[in-house]
Amino acid sequence: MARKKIALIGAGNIGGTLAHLAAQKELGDVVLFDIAEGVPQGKALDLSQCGPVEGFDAQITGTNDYADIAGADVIIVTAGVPRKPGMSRDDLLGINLKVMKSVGEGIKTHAPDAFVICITNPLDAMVWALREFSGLPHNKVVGMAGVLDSARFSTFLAWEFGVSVRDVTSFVLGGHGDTMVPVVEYSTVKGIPVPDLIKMGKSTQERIDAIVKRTAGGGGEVVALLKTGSAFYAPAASAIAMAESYLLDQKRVLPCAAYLDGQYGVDGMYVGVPVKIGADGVEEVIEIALNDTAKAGLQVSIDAVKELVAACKGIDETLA
Ligand code: PYR
Repeated sequence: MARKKIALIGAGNIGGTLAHLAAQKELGDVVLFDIAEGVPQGKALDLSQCGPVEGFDAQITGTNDYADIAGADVIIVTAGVPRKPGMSRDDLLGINLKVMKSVGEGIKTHAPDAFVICITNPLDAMVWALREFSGLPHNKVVGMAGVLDSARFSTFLAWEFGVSVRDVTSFVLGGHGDTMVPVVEYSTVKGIPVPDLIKMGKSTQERIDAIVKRTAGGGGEVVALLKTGSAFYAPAASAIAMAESYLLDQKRVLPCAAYLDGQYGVDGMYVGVPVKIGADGVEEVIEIALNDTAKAGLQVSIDAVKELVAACKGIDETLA
């Protein structure tokens, strides 16, 4: 059986980390695309030379030609500009929308059967625009954010309770922005909900509220520390988990920016919700019952995404 093919659009920090993780896990051969001449080729050569040390046979090639993504099973899109300290993800909308247009057209022409994972910010609007520009089915285009935001939430909860991250499950819904909704009621340590752990005296409401706030600002915290760009290790690991679930038909339930067609009261937009990812792409959007606070938070987040989508339509008339 031939190896799977994974195309990575964008050879920056996330793209390079994605290539390394995909090769280490032997998910398939990797094509690293970027418009900057030499960068994807240089990173591909460097990464290929990890193979003998780390023991992987995956072929990694760099290219500036969209034709080389032909036949890709999975495409992960990181192309575009990351934010700098003081910027919000939304400040990137105009510039990254243009990038999504050329990426979407490249995918439409060369790899229309791929499962596409978008990471470019502002995520919920960019994944929507990428789907529009590529014309792929909605279940084959998804945004990476909830896995990352939940990973941040789980990390902080594990630190708070002094337990292994493996025993923490957490959920973050909504858009990948300041309005995201970490859902405390669905977050557990080995099945024990966080509100019960508070009652057991393991933490306090104030400390959990602070963790919720830190999670929502989790990307900005890294940007402020790095000063030159945004997070890349955890975003790449999160997208690889999604790609793996598709390629291996794992049917994992993961929070992702998925196209909603009436679910959660949303029509025609991408918002972060729990979905099942398997060989058919996004196989199911899972609607969970939310309390009034989470519902109100999610509505604020949905309204914020709606504004970004409207802004995209205002910039590019082919989207209107
Ligand atoms: C984040 O670190 O949250 C990004 O969106 C890359």
